[in-house]
Amino acid sequence: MPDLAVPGEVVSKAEMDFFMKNGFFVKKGLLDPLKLAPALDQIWAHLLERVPVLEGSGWELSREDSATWMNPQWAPMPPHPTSGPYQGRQPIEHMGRIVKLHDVGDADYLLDLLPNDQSVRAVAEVLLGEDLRPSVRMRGVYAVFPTKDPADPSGKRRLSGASLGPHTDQVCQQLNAAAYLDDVSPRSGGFTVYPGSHKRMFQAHEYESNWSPLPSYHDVMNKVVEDIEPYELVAEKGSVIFWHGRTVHSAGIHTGSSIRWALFADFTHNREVMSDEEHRDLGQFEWFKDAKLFRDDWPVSVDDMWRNWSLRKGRKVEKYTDPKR
Ligand SMILES: O=C(O)CCC(=O)C(=O)O
Ligand SMILES: [Fe+2]
Repeated sequence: MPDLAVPGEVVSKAEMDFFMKNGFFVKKGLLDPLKLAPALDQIWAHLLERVPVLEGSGWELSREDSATWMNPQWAPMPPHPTSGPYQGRQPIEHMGRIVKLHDVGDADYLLDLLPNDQSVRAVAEVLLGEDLRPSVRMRGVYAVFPTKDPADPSGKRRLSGASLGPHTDQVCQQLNAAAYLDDVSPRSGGFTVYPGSHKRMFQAHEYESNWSPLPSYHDVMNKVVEDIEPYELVAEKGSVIFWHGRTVHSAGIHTGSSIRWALFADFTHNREVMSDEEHRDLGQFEWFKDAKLFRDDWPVSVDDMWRNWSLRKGRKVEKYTDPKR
C-alpha cells in the first residue's frame, strides 16, 4: 500500500481514510527493533525446542541453514482437546506449512512487543477507542514455512502454499493486528486481505462485533471472493498490519523459500464480556484469542459501521453506553 504516514501523527487522515475504505492499513517500522530482534531469537529457540519433528524423517530444522526450512516434516498433530482449558485448539499447531505457537501468546516479551507497546497501542486507540481491554494474551506467533511439491522439482506446482483460504474470524472481531517479525517479500506467505470486504461482511452479521452471521453470510463471502482481487501485504520486518475484524483475509500464497513470521493480536473495547462457560455453550470458545464475546453488542447499523469507533469524524470514543439502553 502507499505510504500515507505523516511524521508526528499517530494515524494520518489519509491512513484513516484508507483504513475505512479498504478495511486495513500498514504501519511500517512500528515495532521497536530493540525488542524485535531478541524476540525472534526467543521464538526460534522455542520452536526448535517445542515443535515435534516426524520420527524417522531424517529432517532437522536449523535457523542457520535456510535449505532446511523447505517442506517441514512435523510429527502428526494430536487431536484438539474437546474439553479443559485448551478445548478446541492445542497450544501448538503444526500442520504442513503452518506452525501456530499459541502457547507463547501470553509471554511478556511478546505482549510488550505488540499489543502493549506504546506506539502500537496508540494506533489502536486512535482507530477504535481509548478504553481498550487490557491485553493479557495474543493469538501467538504464526509461521508459514516454504513448501514445494517434490514431484515437481521446477517448483511450479506447490502442494499446500499455492492457494488462499479466505475467511473471517469468529468470537468478537473489532480491530486486529498482524506484525511481521521478518521481511516478507512477494509470494512468500504475506497476510492477504480482500480490500473493502469489511463493509459487506459487516452487513452480513446481526451484531457489530460478536460472531453473528446472518443466513446471507456464505453468499456474501462467495461474492467477495468472486469480485474482489486479493491484496498481499509485502512489507519489511517491524511492519504492523491493522485490519477491521470483518475484513476477509487469508494466509498468503507461498512459493518462496523463506519463513513468514507474524505475530497476531486482537483489540476490543473494554466492555463486559461473556464467561468461558458461555463461550463453550455457544461453540465460540477460542482460548488463544483475546477476543471475548461482548455480553451486549450493538445490532449492525445499516448506515454507520463506524459509530462506535474513535476514528469516526476524528473523535475519540472514551466511554461506551450500554447497548441495551
Ligand atoms: O497466518 C496468517 O497469515 C493468517 C492466519 C489467520 O487468518 C487465522 O488464523 O485466522
Ligand atoms: Fe483469520
